[in-house]
Amino acid sequence: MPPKRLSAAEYATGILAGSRTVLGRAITLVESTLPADQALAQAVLQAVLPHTGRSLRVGITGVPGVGKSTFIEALGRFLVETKGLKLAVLAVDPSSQRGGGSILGDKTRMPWLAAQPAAFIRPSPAGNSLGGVARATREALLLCEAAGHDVIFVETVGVGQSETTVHGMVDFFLLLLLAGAGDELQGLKRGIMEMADALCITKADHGNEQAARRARLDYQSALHLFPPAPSGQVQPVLLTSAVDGTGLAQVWEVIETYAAATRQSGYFAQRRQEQQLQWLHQSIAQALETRFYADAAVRERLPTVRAAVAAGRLTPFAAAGELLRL
Ligand SMILES: Nc1nc2c(ncn2[C@@H]2O[C@H](COP(=O)(O)OP(=O)(O)OP(=O)(O)O)[C@@H](O)[C@H]2O)c(=O)[nH]1
Ligand SMILES: [Mg+2]
Repeated sequence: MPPKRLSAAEYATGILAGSRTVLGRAITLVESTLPADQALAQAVLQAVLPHTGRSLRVGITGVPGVGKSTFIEALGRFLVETKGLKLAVLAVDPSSQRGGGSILGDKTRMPWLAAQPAAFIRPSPAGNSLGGVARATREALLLCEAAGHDVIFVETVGVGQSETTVHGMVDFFLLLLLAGAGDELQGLKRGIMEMADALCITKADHGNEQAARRARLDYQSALHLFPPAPSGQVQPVLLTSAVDGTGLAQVWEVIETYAAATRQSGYFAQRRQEQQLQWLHQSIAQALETRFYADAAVRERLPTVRAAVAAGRLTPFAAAGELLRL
């Protein structure tokens, strides 16, 4: 029998009391595309809103297999064990059409955290649009904050657009890199390096240490060619091994120093404010698009207009104008 449907107030109370079950169910609610669920989800978010915003939001990106999950497991363990922090791990992977099985996948990559009451792990919502996945993750992040998590990690694969999306929802954005993986810059778009608040050469272990140090110098000089970061902070290049724990304390120190400095300068609050406004405009654009395509007149006329555009009888601009006037 499915669990009883909760009211918005019951969800909010459960989340604020730190119930993992209610938090998990609330995230399922924000991931749902059913209109009734969405209305309830918005009511829940509104109710917990005063209790959000207090965590440190950290994005972790890097090419597939670079070691993001293992890194989060190791850094997360350090934070739980030595700092006594409560953390949540979310993911943005728009390519994933994975169902419930993925929960197991992500949790087996973070076995220690998965067994901790102080850590909450949630895999990427499945979805075919990055916009939809991003919305669900942003809302899940707020729910996790309301549930009292001090640090939220958001893992995303560094290929395509998802890293820009995650950059738009975090306070600190960390790019993981490998040493000696052929091309020094690993085909990374310059934009990702510019967006990063720190770079981290990982897997600096098992004989790979020297290559890692060399890569660090290369990335340091590459960064010198870029304009200064808008945060006004230098972008450090760090070395870590998630396997033997090297460098994890330094990574955390860099993140904390960054947070303190940008809180002081006002950049921290400014970045969050800009993210909120960006989110507002994305929400408007998404809602308009949904309404546009749901419109009966548009649906009726669209196939004809598409055919005319495809055949070159009508310009896309004129066609869009015609449909919008409907
Ligand atoms: N030697 C060594 N191996 C590592 C380290 N970190 C991760 N690995 C290994 O690298 C492989 C990939 O690690 P993951 O953490 O799954 O990488 P990921 O970036 O999360 O991968 P995706 O989520 O698939 O993009 C695994 O076999 C890990 O055991 C490290 O610091 N040192
Ligand atoms: Mg991973």
